[in-house]
Amino acid sequence: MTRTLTVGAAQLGPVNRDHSRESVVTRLIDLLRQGGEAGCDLVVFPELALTTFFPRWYTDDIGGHDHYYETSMPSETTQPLFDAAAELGVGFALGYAELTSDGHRYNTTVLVERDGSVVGRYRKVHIPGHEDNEPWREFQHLERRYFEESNEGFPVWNAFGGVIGMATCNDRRWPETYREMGLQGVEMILIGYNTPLHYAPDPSQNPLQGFHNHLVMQAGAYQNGTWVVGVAKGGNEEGVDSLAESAIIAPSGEIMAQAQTTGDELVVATADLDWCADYKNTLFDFERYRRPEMYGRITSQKGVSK
Ligand code: CDT
Repeated sequence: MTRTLTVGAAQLGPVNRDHSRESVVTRLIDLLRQGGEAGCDLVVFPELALTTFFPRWYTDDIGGHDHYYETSMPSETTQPLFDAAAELGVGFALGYAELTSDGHRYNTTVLVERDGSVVGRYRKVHIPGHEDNEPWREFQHLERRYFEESNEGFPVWNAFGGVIGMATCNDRRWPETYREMGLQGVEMILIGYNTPLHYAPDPSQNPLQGFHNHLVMQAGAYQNGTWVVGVAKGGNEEGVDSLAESAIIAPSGEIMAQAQTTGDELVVATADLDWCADYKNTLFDFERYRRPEMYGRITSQKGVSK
């Protein structure tokens, strides 16, 4: 029997500084309910879904941003989302800022099963942007100030009848992200993102943001024979325009469904997980065709060495 998983990409429009967590959770539950009505098993929310994208602001004292972080998941405020998942029988993935009890800060996504139980947690590996205030920019991208790089790698989980992995925003631009999970047999990768349309270090890339977004996710899907679900927090948030264009991508690399708006919108597709094998057992039969002994630089070297 074919293994299918109906998945919803729950794109969010802007979350402003003065939006309460409660109001955001209400929006998430509404999207989850829409997912239930559409027959979804799993609904995927974006990166840092509970708050505005706060790394756009500098503060001398990092602790001044503590209110943007969650110290537990579920928390009191997010518990209603977990309860709704169990009530509806719809799982979810949710990106949020995590502050651990021993003071570590991660850009984290939690995966929750259809009964409301936590399957696992992924902490962002590739942290983009900068550490210090750069006043020449129109807005800051201080992820490297507010988050540590995770050293936990890219785990996958047996869940939702398949093999599920996660990545976060900038991770999607790096082929190693997908291959690490491809080598563990991943069948669906869930990716939330906040991508400003303006890239200050090289504005010539601005008009290509949409192209690059789909380019990397489609390539990652095809080259590893996996579904990829890319979910944006898009639109104009606190004066910064961000890419929307959430998409559900098949193991063929084709886009099966895509958002039409820049606001809250649920995009749904039924994913045939067995389709992955058509790629994993042919062109991308890793066991037969890969040459890891030829790829030593990939793990032994970081920057370019001539
Ligand atoms: N959130 C995140 O990772 N955003 C980056 C923006 C570009 S780097 C300043 C991204 O890769 O989309």
